[in-house]
Amino acid sequence: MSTLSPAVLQTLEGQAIELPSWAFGNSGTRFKVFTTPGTPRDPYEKIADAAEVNRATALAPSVALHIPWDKVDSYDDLRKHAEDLGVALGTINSNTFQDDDYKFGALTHEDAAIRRKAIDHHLDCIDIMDATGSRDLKIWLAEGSNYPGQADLRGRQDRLHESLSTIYARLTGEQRLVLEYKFFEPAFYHTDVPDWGTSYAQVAALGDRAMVCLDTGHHAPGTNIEFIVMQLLRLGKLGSFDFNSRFYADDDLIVGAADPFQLFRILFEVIRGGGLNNPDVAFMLDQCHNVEKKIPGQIRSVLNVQEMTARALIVDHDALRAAQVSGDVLAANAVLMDAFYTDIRPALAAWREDRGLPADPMAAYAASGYQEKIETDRVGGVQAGWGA
Ligand code: AOS
Ligand code: ZN
Ligand code: ZN
Repeated sequence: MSTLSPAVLQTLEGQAIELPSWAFGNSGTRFKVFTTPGTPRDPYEKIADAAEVNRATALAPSVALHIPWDKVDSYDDLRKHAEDLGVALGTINSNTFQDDDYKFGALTHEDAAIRRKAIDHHLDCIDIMDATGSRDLKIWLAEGSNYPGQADLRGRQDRLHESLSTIYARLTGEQRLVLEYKFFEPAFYHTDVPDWGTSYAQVAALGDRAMVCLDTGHHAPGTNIEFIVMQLLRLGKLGSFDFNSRFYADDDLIVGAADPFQLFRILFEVIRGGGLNNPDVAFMLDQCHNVEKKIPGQIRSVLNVQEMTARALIVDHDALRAAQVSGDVLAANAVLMDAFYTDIRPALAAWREDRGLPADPMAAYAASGYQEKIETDRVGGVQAGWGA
């Protein structure tokens, strides 16, 4: 059995992964949304479910909210509810993709009145951040066009800058704006923030408290995502991750499920670049559980991140560096692969037990009775995206 050094365990103890409230709601494809028994009926129940993930793993101390899906009468009350359950309210996600007015854009729209409406939505989100104590406003824009000639690409970048500047100016104190990029969908010809370069250019023009959000599912197949991670860390502009995994497009599957080696390589660059347990870099999940149970889906996800972090932490950096400097290609590659193939799961299980946590959080949750209870108590759970 592989053991993990005290230094590695101490680093792992500091790991925190933020859960998305929408992961607990029903979700699906445009073909069908299957309902899952026990699905939360309101944001309070989503937070209660997220707290179960944290209870089983001690890895998920905060929950991201999505506005308007998680609108409530009192955010002070929601915050207190979260704190009572041992979690905090985290990133606030805006939504400019479900309103008819935004058919041809929101922050980039040709019509100043529609841009104003979209800006005001973001200002409302910042008001909510004031009440929830959230640091980050995360902006993902569904804006783009479907046909060449449809839109003035250049004018839209200029308007985007103008709109983002107005939103950025409203941030106070430690609050930040993180801008997510995505190469396609829902638009299929051009997207206004399609890649890390565009996100970087836009946030760099705003200031120090504007950062890039990297969603692992938002790249063309074959993209070297860990290179982008390295570069953004090097530039001091990696604000957050939306972790998930994919086989085809933006599948939003469990992180580490499709390509554990890619997750390992990403985490290796995070560590190499000083991004681990660095408050400037938020680790979030952006996932949907269409056919599996949602709470175990989230437990499995945070465990996958922890496991790959542990493997990346045991890379022998001195040996790697020596091999790199001497040009020993195969030795360098072997150092990385040795760490990746080391099964640290038994060591992680033993370490959890030492800390009073379940050795097997998946089994502990299954035995806890929580799932049966919510399936009995909750009737008519909501769909992510349409919930109260
Ligand atoms: C969309 O593809 C993005 O990944 C966003 O992060 C989005 O806001 C999130 O999935 C919630 O809908
Ligand atoms: Zn995302
Ligand atoms: Zn996405």
